[in-house]
Amino acid sequence: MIEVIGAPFDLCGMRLGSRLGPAAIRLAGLLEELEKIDHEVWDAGDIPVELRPSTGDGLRNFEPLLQAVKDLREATLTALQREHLPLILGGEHTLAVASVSAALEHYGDDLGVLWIDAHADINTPGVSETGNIHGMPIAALCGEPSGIEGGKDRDWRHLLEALGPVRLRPDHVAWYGLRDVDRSEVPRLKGLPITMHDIDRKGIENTVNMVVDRYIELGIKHLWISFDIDALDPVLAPGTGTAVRGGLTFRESQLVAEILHERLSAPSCPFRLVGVDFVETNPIHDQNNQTATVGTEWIASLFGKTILG
Ligand SMILES: [Mn+2]
Repeated sequence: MIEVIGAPFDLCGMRLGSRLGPAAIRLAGLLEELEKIDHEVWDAGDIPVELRPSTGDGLRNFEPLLQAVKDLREATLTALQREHLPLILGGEHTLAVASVSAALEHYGDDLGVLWIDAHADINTPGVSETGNIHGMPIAALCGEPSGIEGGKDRDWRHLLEALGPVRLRPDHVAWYGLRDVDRSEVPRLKGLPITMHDIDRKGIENTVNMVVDRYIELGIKHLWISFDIDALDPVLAPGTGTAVRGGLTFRESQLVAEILHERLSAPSCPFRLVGVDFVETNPIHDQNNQTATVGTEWIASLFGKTILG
């Protein structure tokens, strides 16, 4: 059973608007698409979010974020306890700290994370150029120190506390589609970073296989896929907060999803998919809901849709 959970929170990114993402994705027909390929789907609705900005000397809009993180973490844990596969609709990528930390608590640290994104999202408050927490979720999940003193450090510690005791192992992260990485992030890419350059040189099939083979080598048992729509090229998916040109084309991204499905559903695959984030869809910057629609098609392929059925 796929359990859809909306998380319409957008106060810690570059631009407002991804709070409308869950509604746009539902209107694009995500649930119907998954049902068409014989999945049981249950819509758990949206978590309640407080969209009033907060002030203070700490991380920007930290109070409403912390509440949203606690609520989404709880909702994700509940879904996992029901043996459902949570599919989180964002909202901004910050919220992956909630969903992935719930999976870490439920399954332990043999969890792998596939971060499909133009950005590495492994900044810390001490080095972030923008101060936006949506560029820091992997650092938080790995339990990195803030690298700064004062109010921002206090808030960071509160965030890490809210994520529970199990940390993501840095070598268990694979990134796919990177093309806008801060210099300060590079030494922290301890897992497998696949950039657009790698994809251009080696191709989609080889690079996706590299990711899956690495998880097999590491002996992980569970996989979480965190899909930021900005991995796709902005020509195809303009409705997002931090668009970067040179992303995956429609056909490339479809092939990524199809190969992932093939590899993950093979009886010999030693790990299984346990949850998915689908984040950073921002209808305010979109045209005709095309970004949510193309994202929906991607998710459907990840869950087994093929051209010939
Ligand atoms: Mn991201």
